Amino acid sequence: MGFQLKDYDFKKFPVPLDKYKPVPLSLQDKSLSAEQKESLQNNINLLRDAIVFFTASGAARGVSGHTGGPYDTVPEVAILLSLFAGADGDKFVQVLYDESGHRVATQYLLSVLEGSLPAHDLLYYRAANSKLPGHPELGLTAGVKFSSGRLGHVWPMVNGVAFGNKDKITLMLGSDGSQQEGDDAEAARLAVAQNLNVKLFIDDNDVTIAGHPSEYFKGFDVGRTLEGHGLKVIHADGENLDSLYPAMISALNETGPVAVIIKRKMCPGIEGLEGSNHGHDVIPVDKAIKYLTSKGHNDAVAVLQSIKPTKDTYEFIGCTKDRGANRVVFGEAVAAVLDKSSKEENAKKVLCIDSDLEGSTGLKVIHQKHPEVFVGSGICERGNFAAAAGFGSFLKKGEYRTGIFSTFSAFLEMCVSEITMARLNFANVLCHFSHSGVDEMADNTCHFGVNTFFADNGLEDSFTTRLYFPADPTQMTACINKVLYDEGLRFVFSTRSKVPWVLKEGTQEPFYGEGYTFTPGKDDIIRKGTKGYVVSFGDMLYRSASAIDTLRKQGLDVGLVNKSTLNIVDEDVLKEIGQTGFVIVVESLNEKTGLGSKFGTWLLQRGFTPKFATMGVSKEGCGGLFEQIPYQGLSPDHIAAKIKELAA
Ligand SMILES: Cc1ncc(C[n+]2csc(CCOP(=O)(O)OP(=O)(O)O)c2C)c(N)n1
Repeated sequence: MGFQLKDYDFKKFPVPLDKYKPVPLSLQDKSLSAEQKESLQNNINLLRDAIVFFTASGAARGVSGHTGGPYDTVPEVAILLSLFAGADGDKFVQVLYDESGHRVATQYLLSVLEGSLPAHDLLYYRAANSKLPGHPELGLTAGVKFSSGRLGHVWPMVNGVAFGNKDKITLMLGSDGSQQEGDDAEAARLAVAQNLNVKLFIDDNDVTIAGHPSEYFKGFDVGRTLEGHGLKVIHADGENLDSLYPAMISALNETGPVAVIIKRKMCPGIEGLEGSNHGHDVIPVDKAIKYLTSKGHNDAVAVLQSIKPTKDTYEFIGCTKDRGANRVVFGEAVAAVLDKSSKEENAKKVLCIDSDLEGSTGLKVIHQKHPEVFVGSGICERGNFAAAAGFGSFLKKGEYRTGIFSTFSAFLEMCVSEITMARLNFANVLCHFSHSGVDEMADNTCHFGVNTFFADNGLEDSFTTRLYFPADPTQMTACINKVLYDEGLRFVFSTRSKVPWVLKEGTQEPFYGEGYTFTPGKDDIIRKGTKGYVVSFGDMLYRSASAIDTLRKQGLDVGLVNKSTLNIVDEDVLKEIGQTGFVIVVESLNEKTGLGSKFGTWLLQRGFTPKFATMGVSKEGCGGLFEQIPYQGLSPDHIAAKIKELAA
């Protein structure tokens, strides 16, 4: 990894990255001279200031991001860069693999330092089409050397890198959050058994998204866990080079797997964030301004102040201007049902397990209002899902219990085998997978929740599995009221983005209004049409309604169906739409595995042969927020164009 800034312009990136000078170090340098220490510390301060500056541009632009993790790990990164630049540089696989993909700011900064990206590009961190998405994507961003973003997925691959580079040292940056994933335990066993030359540098800052591992996972200790697997473990104070440097050097001089457990507070030195789990996310602009001002980066402050968020100006019709957050409504709806029973009854009947995302998936409301059913757990989706399933299994006749489990839809892919075993054990689990589809997913492709149908992986005659994707908050509430105490696996989906309420045609009256009750398996005809139909659900319903209302005003009599139960055929509705001229399935799920991939078969099996098309997610993401949907060709204009094509 060479060092050369490309087109560096202080006016455009006013943290003086040109002052960065790697301090060449070798594996023989067992301690640092005063001069080396000072230069390293200057580099650390500089890179941390740069990270605060450009990650805060994400906050200013409204695209969010992560500051604390990349900021924290700068000291170990700076030391490793110095070793790459020194006499033993060729002894390393010169890639800083990072199992915590949200720390992508580090990788972008490295791309700049090696000259693959100009520094001022960093100010478009997480912006749409900037090729700087919320997690590193190999092949997308110049200089980025691996993909990461789902916790627990990198160490196993790093083991493979070590197998392929037996004569070198393979490195991985780790974290006390990622290390909670089961994959890391598997990787540890293999690394030890094969004496792989992998060195882990674990940022043990006792912070993840929802809180502090020392509080929600009493008994968990990253170092002792790794020791238990047989790794050599060395402890260091991350904010003291006299502790960190020798610890790293001695790990690197060992053969075989070694972990350095690096203790520090989250965001050391950042007022208002130090030690707090709020430091995990992007630094708020006001805090960044305070920080940068205190370091004398006044020009950087001015740049931050000039960045404004971009907004979606598209005018949708056929739906309300107001929007609601279905992912929060899920938790509110569950809490409202629990309100009707005593705490004792609730505790006997319901177990709700969080996976460090309660603030994002709506479980926080359940935590606050019904602590009697809530368990705050860590980043162990498979184990947490299976525990929720176990709670709802093995019941005596007449007994009822259900687990509630929740995480992002992307991580449904991780739980597929556990879902099968839950089904084979007749488990009752209500799963809420939020952040479905692609809308507002600046986290980009690794966080796309598009393989929803993987959950429907049982055989025809197996125990009940239902997939529900309500279109608006009223339907979400009605759905939960109906299915919370149902039997079987119930998967409920919501998006990161808020959704409006779809209206009855030509009125201001919500389609799902006062008194609406949800019927599992029933599709709703939202607009009756004679020419053909669009079948949609979730966040694509209002977009489809907007397209359809525009065309209906122009005289094209196209209808719209809300298929909120994804995996059950509503025979009556299928018959009605199957006899029209065309059917288009519009969804924000993977075109290859979504509803569209099944719906044509359902029609043909019943002898219906309308013209047929599907519109779904077909491309890796473009980053940014509202830009993702039109990028996939799923805006109302795209839908209208497809309808016209089939109606012609
Ligand atoms: C498999 C998976 N589950 C959940 C998440 C969501 N997530 C992203 S970061 C994070 C917490 C990570 O904590 P840590 O790795 O310690 O990072 P730090 O807070 O120190 O930045 C979670 C739960 C994810 N990216 N991948």
